[in-house]
Amino acid sequence: MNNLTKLLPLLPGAALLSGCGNAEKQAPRADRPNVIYLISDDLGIGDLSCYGATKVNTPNIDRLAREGRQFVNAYATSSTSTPSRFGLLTGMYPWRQANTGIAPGNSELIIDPDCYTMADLFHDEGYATAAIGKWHLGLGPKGGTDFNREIHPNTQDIGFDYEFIIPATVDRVPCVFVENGNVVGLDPNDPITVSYDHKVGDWPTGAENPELVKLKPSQGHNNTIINGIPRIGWMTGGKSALWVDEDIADVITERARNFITEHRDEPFFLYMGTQDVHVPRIPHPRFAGKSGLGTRGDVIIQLDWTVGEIMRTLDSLNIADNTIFVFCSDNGPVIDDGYADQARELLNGHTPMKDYRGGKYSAYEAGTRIPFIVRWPAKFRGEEVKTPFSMIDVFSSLASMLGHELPEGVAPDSRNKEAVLLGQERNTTDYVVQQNLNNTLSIISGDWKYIEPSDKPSFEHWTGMELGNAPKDQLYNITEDPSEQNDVAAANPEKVAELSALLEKVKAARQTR
Ligand code: NG6
Ligand code: CA
Repeated sequence: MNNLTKLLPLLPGAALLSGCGNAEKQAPRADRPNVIYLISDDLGIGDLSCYGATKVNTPNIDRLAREGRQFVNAYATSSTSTPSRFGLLTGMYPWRQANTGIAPGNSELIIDPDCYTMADLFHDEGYATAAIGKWHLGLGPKGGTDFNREIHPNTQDIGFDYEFIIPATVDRVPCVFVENGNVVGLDPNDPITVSYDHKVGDWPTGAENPELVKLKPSQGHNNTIINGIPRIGWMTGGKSALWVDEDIADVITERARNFITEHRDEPFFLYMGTQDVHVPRIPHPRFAGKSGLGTRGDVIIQLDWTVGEIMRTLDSLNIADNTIFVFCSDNGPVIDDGYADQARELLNGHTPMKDYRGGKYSAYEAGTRIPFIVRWPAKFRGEEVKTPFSMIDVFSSLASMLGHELPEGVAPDSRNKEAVLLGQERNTTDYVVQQNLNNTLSIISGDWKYIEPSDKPSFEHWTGMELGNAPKDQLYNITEDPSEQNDVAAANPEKVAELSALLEKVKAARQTR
């Protein structure tokens, strides 16, 4: 932890240069399980047949769940992508650092290169490390990314040996892959220009040429049209580097399989982010129309295929047994997320949120409750895990599994829950903290969930979601009332006082682990 950081109080939203410390390098050690952390995008706990979905079939993820620990009370740290992933990789609550909200496609790298990340941990333990697929944590220096030269800092500056990434999300420009700091397939004579505040170049936009789009926006998403899809942000140039949306799942799955195959004889850590099932939902033709639920269902099937390909790769190399395979989502599900893809009309009774209230963006349960599966055949058999678990605790739990003691300041909010994650014994989780779109925090402890008062706007016009912001305390008994229908704050002042005090303690702490 740098000195300046030490002097600053850790307040929610406080602008810190870096809140997570650095650590001495450790000599590589042999004989370690491989770790694959596969994080899908906007997938709901109700989107998988192993979690009870009946309208969509996900046989590969179901197999992973059958063979692994299937968590039924797991939470992402945040209800949107950037902060959720920031929390996972740094072990620090994202609301402790400014600039961790949903990142534009030309954002600087929002993880300070001095910060000791989960990738650094594996790197220092002698693992080959890679980040493949959706990134959404920015790239390059303050002031934004120049896509026409080797971009630094990139993920290789925070512990990944290899990167092949979608810089932000698939609905944001630039629509190109970046491999080890360089845009893949870029013609230097056709440089890329990107802007998030004004039109650049003369490529058509959704606003000016709506007749040119193959997928209409329902909200926003009306800037530069790439492959017939209007995006967020404007770009021009880099024509030879543009991805083909239908092929993204194939491309990143192939890269992941290659990485695994190349490193079959040494321990590896693969952080893989799928673009599925985020908007725009564009299935490959072999999945299009296969779910009967429209493209949102089709990309769930595509995602299941991806997971199956990774599992088959491990099987064929005979390394599945000693590979920890984590599968999860970054935040809760959303049905209409800004494109008129008929997701709602074609639901056909499918319930991405199950019975939970809210969804992506929300402080209510469906905002952060996620599917979460951990398989490690060499160590444990399949079982359902009811103990609550937060993704923020993955970092310290895996460090503990490696016998790696984290120095003070590193992963400051990630607590060692190895016993819950990897099933050596049952223990209980004392509390879990989550954040909604505008940093309203909630805390779950035992049967109870407390949502702090918030005067923040609801943004319902573009999220289409209840964010859970209310000017007064909210309290729910999520064991008796998992759908959060009855706010029982008024009847339980002592519980409210207890949980709000606990939340304030977490907020004020420099380190909670
Ligand atoms: C919102 C976008 C939404 C999605 C989200 C980020 C609009 C109307 N909505 O601003 O489509 O991109 O940002 O999603 O533009 S996340 O899963 O990456 O956090
Ligand atoms: Ca997401």
